[in-house]
Amino acid sequence: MDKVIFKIGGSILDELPADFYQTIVFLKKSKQCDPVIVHGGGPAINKELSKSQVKSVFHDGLRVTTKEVLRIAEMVMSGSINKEIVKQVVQAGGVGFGLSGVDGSILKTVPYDPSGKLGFVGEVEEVEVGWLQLLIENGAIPVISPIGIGEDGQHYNVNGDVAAARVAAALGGTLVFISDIPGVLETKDENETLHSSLTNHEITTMIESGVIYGGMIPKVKSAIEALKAGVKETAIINGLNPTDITDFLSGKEVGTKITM
Ligand code: X2W
Repeated sequence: MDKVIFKIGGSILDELPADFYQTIVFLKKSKQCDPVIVHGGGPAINKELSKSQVKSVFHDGLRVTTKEVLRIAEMVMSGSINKEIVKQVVQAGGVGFGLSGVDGSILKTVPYDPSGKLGFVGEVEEVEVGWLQLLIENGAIPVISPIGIGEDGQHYNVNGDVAAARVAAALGGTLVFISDIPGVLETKDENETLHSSLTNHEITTMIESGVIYGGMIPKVKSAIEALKAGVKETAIINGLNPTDITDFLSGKEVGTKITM
């Protein structure tokens, strides 16, 4: 069965309705696909860092991760957020199996920046798909927190989009970025139209001309990165309207499909 990797960013987590999780569980139970969830947690990490008065800075979209930042990022993502998503999956009637990339060394990771400037930011070198397949075959929906592990046991903070792309590429699945808007929209003569599919080249032009702007830029860039990382198909879909997910998977024109 097709595997569909749903990336849920930290900024949308609190907004997702119960319907979203019911849809994911329905897809699994009706054997339409095997869903896998990979989540982030940027805003919740920020909140916890400021509570603990730990400063953190970003470098090219990656959080410079000291030992203390790593401790808090892991606590927030592999603890609170991961278990909250598992709870939602269970409440929707499914088997949510929460784990981080550390467990079973699922995300085999090396330092992203060997010079050490980014601290414990990790680059995923290999995804141990065997454990994920075992969970999937046994009826579970894996819920993965993006903390990876090195050969020496050191933990690393991995960007959520990157972790999702690596997992999707390794499982040979479709990667769906869950958004709070219907996809990539363009306003022309005061009418908003949805782009049902876009190529890498079209996206570059649309960023340059300002059609794609603000918060959509990191989403489309992550989609392109995912394709470069070997994901066959990627899309941006509205998680606030979960029928968009089922419609998309049945081939209807919803969301924005992004191809090379
Ligand atoms: C991210 C991990 C969380 C993340 C961070 O520390 O914020 C790095 O930047 P979203 O919500 O998906 O953005 N890690 C290395 O990616 O969360």
